[in-house]
Amino acid sequence: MNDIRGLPHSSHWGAFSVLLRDGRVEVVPHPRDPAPSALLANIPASLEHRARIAQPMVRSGWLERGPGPDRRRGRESFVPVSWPRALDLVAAELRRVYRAGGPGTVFGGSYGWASAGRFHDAPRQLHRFLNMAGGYVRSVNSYSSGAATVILPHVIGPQEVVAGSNASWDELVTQSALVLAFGGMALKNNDVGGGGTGEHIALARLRAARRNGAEFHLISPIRDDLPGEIEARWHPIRPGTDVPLMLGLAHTLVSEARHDRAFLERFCVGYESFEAYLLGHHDGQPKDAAWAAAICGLPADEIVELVRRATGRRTLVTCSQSLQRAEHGEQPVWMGVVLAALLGQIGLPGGGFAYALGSTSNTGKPPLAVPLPTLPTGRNSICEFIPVARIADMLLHPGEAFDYDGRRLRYPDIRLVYWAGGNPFHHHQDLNRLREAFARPDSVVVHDSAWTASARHADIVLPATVTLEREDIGGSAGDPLLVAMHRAVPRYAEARDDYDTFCELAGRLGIADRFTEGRPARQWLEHLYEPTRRALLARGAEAPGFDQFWEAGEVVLPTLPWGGGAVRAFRRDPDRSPLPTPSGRIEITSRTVAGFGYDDCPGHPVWLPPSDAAGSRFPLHLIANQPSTRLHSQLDFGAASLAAKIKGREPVRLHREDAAARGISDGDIVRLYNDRGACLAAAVLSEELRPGVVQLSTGAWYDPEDPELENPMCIHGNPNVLTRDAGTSRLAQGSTGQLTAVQVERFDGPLPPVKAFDPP
Ligand code: PGD
Repeated sequence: MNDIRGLPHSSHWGAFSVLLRDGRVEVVPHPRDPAPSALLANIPASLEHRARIAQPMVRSGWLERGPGPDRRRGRESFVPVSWPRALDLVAAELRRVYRAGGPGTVFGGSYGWASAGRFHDAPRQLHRFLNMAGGYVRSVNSYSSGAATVILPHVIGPQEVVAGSNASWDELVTQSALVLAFGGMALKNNDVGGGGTGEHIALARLRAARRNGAEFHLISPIRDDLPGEIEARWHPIRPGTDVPLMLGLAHTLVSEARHDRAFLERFCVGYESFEAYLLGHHDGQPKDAAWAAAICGLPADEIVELVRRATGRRTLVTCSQSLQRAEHGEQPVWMGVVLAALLGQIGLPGGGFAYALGSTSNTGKPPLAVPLPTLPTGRNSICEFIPVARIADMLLHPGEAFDYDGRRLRYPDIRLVYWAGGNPFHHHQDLNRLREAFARPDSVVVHDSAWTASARHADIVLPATVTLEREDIGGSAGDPLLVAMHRAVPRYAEARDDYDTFCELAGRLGIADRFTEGRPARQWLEHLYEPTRRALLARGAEAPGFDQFWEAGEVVLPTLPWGGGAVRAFRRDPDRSPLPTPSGRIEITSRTVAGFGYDDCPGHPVWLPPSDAAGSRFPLHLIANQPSTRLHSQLDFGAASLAAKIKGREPVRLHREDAAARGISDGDIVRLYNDRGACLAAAVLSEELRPGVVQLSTGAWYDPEDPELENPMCIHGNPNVLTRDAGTSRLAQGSTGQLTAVQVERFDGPLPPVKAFDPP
């Protein structure tokens, strides 16, 4: 057969079409995309890899002994069962748990990126189902941006006002003269835009800005956090010390009287108490460049020179998401705003402060003028929640009180954990602790297409389709391309769409009519598309009917003219357009936050040394950042991801000096360890890192050497066996997965085979 058809489709890392050539799937990037992502190469493996889950499976011990806390979870074998049997078991367990303890004992937070597609988004499907089944304990915020989401509303407004709506790529090109990029704007992160992306524009815009004379300063321990060709000046800072550097810059601004006093007076509140801290009035320690230099590892004169270059021209301070994914992660974001306030350019085109510009593909593009198709999830009958990264604390400490954003809350006693579209054994920190936590509930249900570590730690595993096996609509709030995602191949083995699984469960629970509203999947797509079509019509834009849209494969949605959002309006007239903060101004000191009385997040930005920094026992800083070869843990068995592995292990970058001091050569297998755990990885020697720093990206599938052990070594290279499971602070309780301290040694023992991709 020579069957060549181009079928439109989409993924979080780009739109593409699928060619079926002699029964093989080829993925061709969308012609509109100037810089398609290499991650597209991972997609073909998603179809028939041995890691796919072929049929419903139940853990043998759960079948034999019934629901209950069980340390055998993740250690025992699975038994295949028929779909009707699996669905009966899930429905019966849901009924039992709801009857015994009510919705407050069901955890359906189910955090995760799942796949592109506005209808089949697995967490949304689950939330809709659980809302109708009785309700569930949810999670709030994200692993991406846990600290910033909570601190920003106290300081300048909800995250959106400084992430995407106030600073655009186009204004960066035409207006910015100098960019202080804290954490950089790594192209690998720009590969990904949640929900899809039609055009990867970051590289072209960075090049154009450079051509226009913009000067870039990269503040990061890793040189490739900005592309080499834009000739950024690299300031290889010690990890986790951006706040002292920012304070040193601020102190220099103030002591050289370069700060914008008029701006501080007109647009900000609480400068005085911050200034007293900055100048050391209470603790006797001015936070000057020399003080900062000793902590952040950059020379004091470099800090002073940077201030002089950044004043008197249009300067943009950007702060990547990675900076706040660390202990006290609220501080760099808050201090970034304060530094930009001292420079006086917040609200001016191409100047001021931007959060997460360059952290994802779609931040900084113009907003859509019409709504996207969106599946309604209904209402939850209860309001209990946890900050998302407190999952292990919740399972381990039911009933215990914890702080969150000024509130005192209690962890619920969860009996049933239900996950669809996420991989907690990828995304959570301290995986040995998470294993303990997963032993606590009575039952764990997971839907996934592949045998992730989370599926292996479940009791009932239901096989899900991948996007190429179903129809959907691909779209993202930051990108105008709406894609008719055509089905390209039949479903794998017994895999089902999550929607079909929930329809069957809804039938067993007597809520089928409410859940399905009588629509099969295709009718849902038509139904969800309709508000978008009507809005297009109302604007006088081209408004294809559903069939036309489906046939054409896409529609390019209109965007709104760039307006700079709430921050620009505030800059124009702070009295008529106050910021959505308690004072209506930028809060350099926040009375609200001060009133919470948190010593780990006081009333203005401060330097709080981390408890988990590199030291004598574990002398190296581990940066566990986003990978460049896959999205999170997705398709770790795909071609692009596998191509970077060495002897099957995840690569870890080390500075040549650190490697030499340990007798490590390029390609050697090394063991990274600290008090929490250990993993193997393959050494890649590099001078693109600050000495003392090692970088092991997240996403290699957790592969315990001997799952029977309490604290097994991961033989594949998952850094989350090493990271610390503690909130950023009592304010936000965000994830701190980005940084930890480790030691590294050459591993000369027999190399155990990687089994992460073999079915259990
Ligand atoms: P993914 O690998 O994207 O990771 O954590 P997240 O859980 O989102 O997991 C998605 C899962 O959904 C995959 O297992 C995939 O197979 C499954 N899936 C995809 N499509 C479908 C579907 O249609 N149906 C079903 N049922 N399943 C599907 C990401 C998280 O990790 C994030 S967002 C960040 S920013 C964090 N980053 C870090 C970090 O920087 N450092 C550390 N140490 N740790 C991190 N973890 C966090």
